[in-house]
Amino acid sequence: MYQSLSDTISAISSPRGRGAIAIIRISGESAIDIVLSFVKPTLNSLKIKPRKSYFARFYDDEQLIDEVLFTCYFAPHSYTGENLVEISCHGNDFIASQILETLLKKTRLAEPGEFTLRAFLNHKMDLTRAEAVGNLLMAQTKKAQQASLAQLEGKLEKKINQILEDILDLRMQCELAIDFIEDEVDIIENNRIEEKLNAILNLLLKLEKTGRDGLIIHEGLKICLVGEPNVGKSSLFNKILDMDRAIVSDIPGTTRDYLEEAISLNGNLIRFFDTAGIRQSNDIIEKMGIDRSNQMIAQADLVFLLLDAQIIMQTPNISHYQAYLSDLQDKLIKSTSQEKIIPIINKSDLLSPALKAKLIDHKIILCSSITEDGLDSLKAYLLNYFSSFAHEIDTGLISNVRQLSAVSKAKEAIIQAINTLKMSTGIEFIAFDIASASAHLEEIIGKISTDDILNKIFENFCIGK
Ligand SMILES: Nc1nc2c(ncn2[C@@H]2O[C@H](COP(=O)(O)OP(=O)(O)OP(=O)(O)O)[C@@H](O)[C@H]2O)c(=O)[nH]1
Ligand SMILES: [Mg+2]
Repeated sequence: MYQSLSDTISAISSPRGRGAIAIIRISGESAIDIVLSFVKPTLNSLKIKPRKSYFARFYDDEQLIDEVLFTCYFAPHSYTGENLVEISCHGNDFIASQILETLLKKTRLAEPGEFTLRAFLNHKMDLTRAEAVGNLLMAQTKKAQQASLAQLEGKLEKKINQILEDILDLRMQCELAIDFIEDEVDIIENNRIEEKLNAILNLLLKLEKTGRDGLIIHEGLKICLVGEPNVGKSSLFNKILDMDRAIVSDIPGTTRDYLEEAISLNGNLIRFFDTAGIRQSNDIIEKMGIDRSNQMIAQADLVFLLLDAQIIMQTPNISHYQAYLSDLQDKLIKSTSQEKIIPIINKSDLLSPALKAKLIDHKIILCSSITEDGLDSLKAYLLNYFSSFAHEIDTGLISNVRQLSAVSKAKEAIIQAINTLKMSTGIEFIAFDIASASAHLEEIIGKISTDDILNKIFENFCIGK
């Protein structure tokens, strides 16, 4: 994907639109000389001081384009580890683009994320920190920001490196045992190996568990509103968002395509999905909508299963309610695990006071989009859900699927090593499993990386970062 990494590159690094200033970045061996060739007064590159701003006029041939400030950073003391210049011009796309076009006469346009890729390749940061830059740019809540900053500080990298050290230590002892198996050298005993493997496994399990929290903090908690047609999914969706987003009507099958909107609940990002009511249908479009509901259910972190209070009124007691609920779950929801499903009785305004009291006694969540009854307890439920992992944020969480799947693979390799040990097939096989765990962890921080991994990470960045 990337063209030559020895080229000098340039890009507009500030967002499009009008503002006080715009920033253009140039990185590469000739960055400073190239910028100096376009500005007046003429400055001698040998006299330029690092990290000091210079005022200048930027010209394309004889044509004045803008008055600018520029700052030079010398390799390796820059973001990319190369010579780097930042030009601040007036915050107008039209002007910034002309400066960029002029620079492109002697430089090449940077690919998305190429400045950060170069920082990684020049050992300015490991892959987790590079990804933290991406997360920070995307952060929409305080928690995502905090988690990204902790990762940028290198907390995840440190955790991974500590586990890698433990693995390396064990690997060396195993190798020693293989080499001196016939001799009278003090070699590590099997139960000591097992102890160490279990300790490493525990660290990996802990790390894997932070992955769930990390993904939710960065990508948001995905909640799907699901139920039969007309139970009030779209009405509740609108109420939670506090806007008329979805069409509501008393005709069953109103919602076809799913809708998605995000809210921040006390700094926690939640992404709500309103879906098509699930039922047997012969309507082609409705069926396509129902297929999408099922896809969304499979991807959701939580499924709010809405029930209509009018139907609950016909279930004379709690055991009937429970039977009805379990039938409904079997019928509607096939693609998620039981613990993700939260049943909610909607239209609680239609319940008789006696039944309502009974349901509340059984801790069943009730709500009404008309009276707004129960919305506070729904929010309290969600805040409680978030509180279970809030304290982990500053400690360096796993923050994306790539990292999570590498940790899971490392964990599997250690489990495999423990099994191999139990089968007593020989230490050399354990050493093989341990080496594989190590390789998976090295992938996370980028000690081992392929073009494919790097492409996937940096293609999501914007140009100029
Ligand atoms: N009494 C009462 N009526 C409600 C409540 N919520 C929704 N309704 C009514 O129920 C009907 C269906 O509401 P929707 O929100 O469109 O239901 P839905 O589940 O999205 O339906 P589909 O999109 O067809 O699957 C509308 O007439 C709403 O006004 C509620 O809390 N109380
Ligand atoms: Mg609807």
